[in-house]
Amino acid sequence: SSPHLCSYADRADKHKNPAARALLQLMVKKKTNLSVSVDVTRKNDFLAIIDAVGPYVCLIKKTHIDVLEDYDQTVVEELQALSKKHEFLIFEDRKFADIGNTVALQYSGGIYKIANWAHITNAHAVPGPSIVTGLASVGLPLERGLILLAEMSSKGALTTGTYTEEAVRMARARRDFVIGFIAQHRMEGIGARETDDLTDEDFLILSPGVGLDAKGDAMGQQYRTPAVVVTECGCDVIIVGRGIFGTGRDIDVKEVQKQAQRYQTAGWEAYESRLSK
Ligand code: S5P
Repeated sequence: SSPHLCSYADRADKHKNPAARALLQLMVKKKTNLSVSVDVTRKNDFLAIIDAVGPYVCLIKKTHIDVLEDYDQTVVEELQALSKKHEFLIFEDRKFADIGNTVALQYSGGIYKIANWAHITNAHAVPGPSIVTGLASVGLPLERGLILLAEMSSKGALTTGTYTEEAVRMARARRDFVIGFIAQHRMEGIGARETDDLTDEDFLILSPGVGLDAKGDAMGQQYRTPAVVVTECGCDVIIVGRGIFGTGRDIDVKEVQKQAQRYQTAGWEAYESRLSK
């Protein structure tokens, strides 16, 4: 049966990629399928939010480390310390989109050295399979996992139809490294050919565009509730940004914590009702 009808615990036992397995294990241990997207520009806010939401999340997603205006090496050290303290994995939402050789350099080197500290990162399928080859050459030896963007949440996104199918095929060809998708639905069987071996295929679906209050923003973002995302559409991890840290410039840490707890509960209830369906 489709992996989303199995428990996260069973899937953790079977998954072959170490990052996917660790993520699923944390989800079970902490009873959370919440990933908070920490899209703020100041280092202090960034770390304060992560410390506040840490107990409620399985994964901290950073939108492009390059949005931090006061980035320095200590950011990564502090992030790693928080990841140990609260037990969450780190997902750098880098959205790589170049040829294999270039992304391998971007992933391993530069100022950020993403592969050194991000358990999971992501890439667009646009360049074709070579982007996966390039990233795998760096990430596999470090036991990292890659997420491909198969569907986007923004209005008018071009990630539909055959594009989505090809993205899934690229993942299927590298199941040792590609652990799942940024998507709005499950991807089982999409683009499958008769000769494909689909046994034990278990792609994690990480879904952004999640909100309990807002329906969208002024720049084309579209929100769905955890019940729609997890129970109806079978996605595994909800990614929430502004629903948790708000839209103002000043961060209210108590409120952030309260919202994280609220989304954790909503996401976990949606998962439990999916299993009991
Ligand atoms: O299709 C997508 C893919 C991503 S990774 N739609 C998205 O919104 N995202 C990211 O999820 C986006 O870059 C942002 O970091 C987060 C959603 O933030 P929110 O504030 O709208 O919840």
